[in-house]
Amino acid sequence: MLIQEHFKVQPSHIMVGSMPKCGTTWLKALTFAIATRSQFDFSSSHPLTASSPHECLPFLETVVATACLNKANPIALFATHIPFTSLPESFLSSGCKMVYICRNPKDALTSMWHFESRLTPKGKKCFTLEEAFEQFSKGVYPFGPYWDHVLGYWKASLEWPEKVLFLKYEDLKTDTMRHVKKLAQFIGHPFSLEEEKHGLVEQVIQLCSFENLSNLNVNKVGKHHPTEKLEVENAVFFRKGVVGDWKNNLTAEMSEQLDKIIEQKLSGSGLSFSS
Ligand code: PAP
Repeated sequence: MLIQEHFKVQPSHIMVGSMPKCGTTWLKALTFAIATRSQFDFSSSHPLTASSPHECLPFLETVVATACLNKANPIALFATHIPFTSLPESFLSSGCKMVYICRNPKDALTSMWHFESRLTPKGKKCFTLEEAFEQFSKGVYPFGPYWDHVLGYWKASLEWPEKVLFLKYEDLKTDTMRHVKKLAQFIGHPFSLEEEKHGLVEQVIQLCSFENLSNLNVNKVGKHHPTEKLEVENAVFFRKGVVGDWKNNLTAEMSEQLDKIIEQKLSGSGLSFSS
């Protein structure tokens, strides 16, 4: 409500949308690196080597909260976990671009469970995986039921393909080069032939890779403050960064149950996930 009331989307805005744990950090880094490449070269002084991707490209949710308090200036790049149907009305009329990333729900759930466990203070009881699974299956997850969130953006990407680009974490992993070029083209910062010849695409990919980002000091021991009172360890956004880790966590029964739910929820939408 605060965002709907206080935030006017501008045509120049570029948004990164996602359900938590679906590749937000990675997509933030890539979008920031692509959109700002005329300002920063890919040296050791690039902002992504000194700050978390979450600082370089903050969440609209915290920007608005902070801006209301501090009267901060609007920014051009931001991210959101808000479901499509709850975006400010100005989103559709503004002509801005939204890149959405989704992920196999089993990996998202697994990642979220590890994330929550890591954030739970020592001595406090945290969710068991069974509890997390049960909640997820019932649609209880931050920012709403998983399938509603992805379907909202999926349908929007079909209806307004010039406004919403729908990406999958798994595709970005398998064919990073193709998807990074597609992302750059979509957000209005395409790579020129000259840039491609000079290896700019590879440099962006390398800078934003899990291996590079997770090994930077800032992401190993650094913290950032999305709002005045909130302190977050940057390392919590980096765990394994692979496809299919759910197989090491969920039981066969959990997997089967989720397959059934997902099949039923996504039925007829044309959206599917590789396992
Ligand atoms: P958020 O929504 O809370 O910002 P998000 O970045 O979407 O989190 O999800 C974190 C996941 O992305 C972690 O997955 P895992 O738990 O399965 O390992 C994290 O490791 C992964 N991740 C973070 N950065 C990258 C990256 N550069 N490349 C690939 N995966 C990444």
